[in-house]
Amino acid sequence: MPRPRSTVPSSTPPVLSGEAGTFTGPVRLGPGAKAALTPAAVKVQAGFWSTRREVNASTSLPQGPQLLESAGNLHNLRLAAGTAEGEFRGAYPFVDTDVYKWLEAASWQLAQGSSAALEADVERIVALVADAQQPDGYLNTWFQLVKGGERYKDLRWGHELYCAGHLIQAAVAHHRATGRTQLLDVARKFADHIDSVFGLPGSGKPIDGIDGHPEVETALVELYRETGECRYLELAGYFVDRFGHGLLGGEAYCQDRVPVREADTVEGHAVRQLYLLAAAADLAAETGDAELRVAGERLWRAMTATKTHLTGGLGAHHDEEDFGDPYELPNERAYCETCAAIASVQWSWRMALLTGEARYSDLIERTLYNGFLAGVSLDGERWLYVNPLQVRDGHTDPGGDQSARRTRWFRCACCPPNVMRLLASLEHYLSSGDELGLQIHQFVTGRYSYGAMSVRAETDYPWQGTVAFTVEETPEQPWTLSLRVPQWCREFRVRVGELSYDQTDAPVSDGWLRLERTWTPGDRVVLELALAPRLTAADPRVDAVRGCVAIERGPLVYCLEQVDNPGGGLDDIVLDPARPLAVTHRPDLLGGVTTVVASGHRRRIPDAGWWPYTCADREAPEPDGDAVEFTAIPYYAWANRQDGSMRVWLPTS
Ligand code: FUB
Ligand code: ZN
Repeated sequence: MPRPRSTVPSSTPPVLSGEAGTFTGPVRLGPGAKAALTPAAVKVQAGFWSTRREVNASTSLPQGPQLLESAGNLHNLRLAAGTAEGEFRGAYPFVDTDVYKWLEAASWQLAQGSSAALEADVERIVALVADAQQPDGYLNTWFQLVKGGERYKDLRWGHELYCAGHLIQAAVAHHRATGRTQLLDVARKFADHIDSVFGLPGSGKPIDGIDGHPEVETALVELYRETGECRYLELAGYFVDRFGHGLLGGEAYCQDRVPVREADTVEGHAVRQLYLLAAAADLAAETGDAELRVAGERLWRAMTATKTHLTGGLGAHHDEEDFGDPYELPNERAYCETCAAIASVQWSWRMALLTGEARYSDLIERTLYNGFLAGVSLDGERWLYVNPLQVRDGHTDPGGDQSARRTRWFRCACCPPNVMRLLASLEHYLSSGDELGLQIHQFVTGRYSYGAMSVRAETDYPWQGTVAFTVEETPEQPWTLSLRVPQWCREFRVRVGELSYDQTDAPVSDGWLRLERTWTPGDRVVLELALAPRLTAADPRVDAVRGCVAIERGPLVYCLEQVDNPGGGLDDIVLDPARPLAVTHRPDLLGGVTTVVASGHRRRIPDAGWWPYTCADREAPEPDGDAVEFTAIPYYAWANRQDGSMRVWLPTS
């Protein structure tokens, strides 16, 4: 019988009550945490992410309550509270989480400035949640209403602890943002109930079990951080270490085939795996558990090396929403659930804090600008659940949750409120600090601050590669301003006062450009990242894209969309990699994007035969078709105009 090997801190951090707005991000390390970095405060003030966050705040978030009302989620809470009559609505046992994720997102938004209407919606829905809770702390409308109050009999599919996890995260956000405790009290009562039920054999707790969908684990760590109650951290450690011991039938699907500490690759349902690993990183940070940290590092490397799409998307299989085999990275059948991209950002950020390594923020950048952002339309009203890298000519879309066309809401609506909570809390994932100084993980226009250090940045990134920093506040003693040099960047220049470096002589180690100085307010640092468009090839084992290249520029992955390339389909295009790529900024297009124009031809298509195969050694190659220029747009902006084909990977012959 494995025992939790985490050493839980004996001292408790202070309970923060009424400290609204002092720390308003999803990960607040405990006072004894053994992490390399601590999240810094960032205020995004203009530019690319400011626009996307403004759409989230002004359109997506305010529409949430009405959508949750129409879909029945709020009705279910009223039913559970006994204040309404009717039937349970919704197809899944986890529909409550749509409400919780929206509450979390709205809370992070409230932390950035009050909106009376949003605040009223939040408090109204918090009250609905509180009313639906049972006297002993249990809360799950599906089991209360559909399953006649049965509990914890179907841990594999029931999602009871998964729902609890999202409730806890919402409660922590609500408390951090508003200082109010109503939702936190609900969450604590539920967590205390769970703690009274689940534990190792011999612990006196009735059930030795785990939830088929991890989520409660990372939430419990955050509840510990928020309340100082060590039992929640212990419970999280117990849950994480009980995966891989057959309690769920031993299947890879729900990470029960092998314990986290022994696993050598990510497997099974992508979102489940990633939430579990986020919790493992949280535990390693709070307890100093080296084995969990090493496992996280090993698994992250295996994932990025063999199971990650160019967009940062994760999950190759529609079947079981599964990671798939190493190098099994299809295009039109790529699953790449939006939630998996979000979970990846959450895990990578925890690994970045734990280790201090820049590589994790490289993946965060790739994911944010591509696989994540494609999940929401430019107007903030329509969503993609799956994020394929190709839609074929003539694709007949079946609609539904896994459509390649944007949808207003889903039967399984996990992704939209998940996007809302990441956008609303995005500032939390951009910068960190330590005893040496301030680290800039992502480039935005705004203010980064940690302790007595603060710098202002101005940039038109990702369209331009220049980021200008001005020191605004500084202690008298020297400190280090660390700038992440993105993994995609081959050439850069940095000017610090009179000094100038480039990629050949700049003080870069492990992806960090480290500038140690005695700084003075007004000091300037100008980083210029070369943004020439580039063609990217894949490892030959990714046979779905063998013989293809993709266009990238800076952190952006590009795609061809039918609407920009009339005169034929996209299935027969051939790109000539020897021809130059031309860049044009188009303020009129898709909210303002930089396009890349590439050259090639459309393959001459043979007359339709009865059989689409020929003898490879006899057939003379078809002569080239007419030369054509192809216009590529950033992948995140696809599917915002008329329906049609799309592709990221482009054949070169
Ligand atoms: O099971 C809850 C959520 O629904 C998962 O995270 C998503 O992958 C979707 O299956
Ligand atoms: Zn989802």
